[in-house]
Amino acid sequence: MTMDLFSQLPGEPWTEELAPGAMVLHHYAQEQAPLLLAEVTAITELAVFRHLITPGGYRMSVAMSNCGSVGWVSDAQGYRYSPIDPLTTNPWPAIPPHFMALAISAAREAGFAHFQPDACLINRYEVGAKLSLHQDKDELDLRQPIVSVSLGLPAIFQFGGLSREAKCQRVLLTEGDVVVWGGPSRLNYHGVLPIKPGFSPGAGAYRINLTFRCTGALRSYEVLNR
Ligand code: MD3
Ligand code: FE
Repeated sequence: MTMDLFSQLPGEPWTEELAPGAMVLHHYAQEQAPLLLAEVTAITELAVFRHLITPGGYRMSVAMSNCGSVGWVSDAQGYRYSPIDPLTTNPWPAIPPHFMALAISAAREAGFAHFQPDACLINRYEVGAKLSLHQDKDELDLRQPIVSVSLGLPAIFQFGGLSREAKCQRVLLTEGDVVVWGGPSRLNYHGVLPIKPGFSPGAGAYRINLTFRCTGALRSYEVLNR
């Protein structure tokens, strides 16, 4: 038998409940990783990765892009969801049908039957990049979960509680792991520890994370501009 040093057998899928409403679907998207990464490449040719400047004036170590009817942006006015990419003044690329199908089926698997994301943030971590502890609370319908998909290099994810001071669990997220964060965990603090050096066959020296959200932001944007 010829052994291929670079082929990885898909891992057995298994689920882990971190807290009520927070479900890790380990290896759920592993076989789709090459296709998902190719779609990220196509999206980020239209909407390039950029390092947002925090409202406090710091350059984020994570680079970001978006697809969907709105995307996460920041400027002197602060953070918000916007239907326009400020770098091109074009709308964000659409969420690919394959991304939608994955996010909807993962949400369903975790007990959320009516998930219809309107935004997908794409985070790119280089070695050493991190995401400080924060909450995601700018989405209008907090009954809807956030679905995250990890690709490329592994990360140690920090999952805390409803206050910044609550003790954090550490969870290793590897390529193809999908996490559904909803219900009582929807507003929990979370972050990502600095990415360790490594090499991923599909993503090289990067970790890519997709987060699917139901922001409801396009509707409120249209109402404001009527
Ligand atoms: C837990 N991204 O983009 S995804 C973010 O790996 C973000 O890039 C991280 O946090 C990343 O905002 C983590 C996991 C995640 C997303 C939303 C959550 C975990 C969450 C909302 C509530 C609780
Ligand atoms: Fe977050």
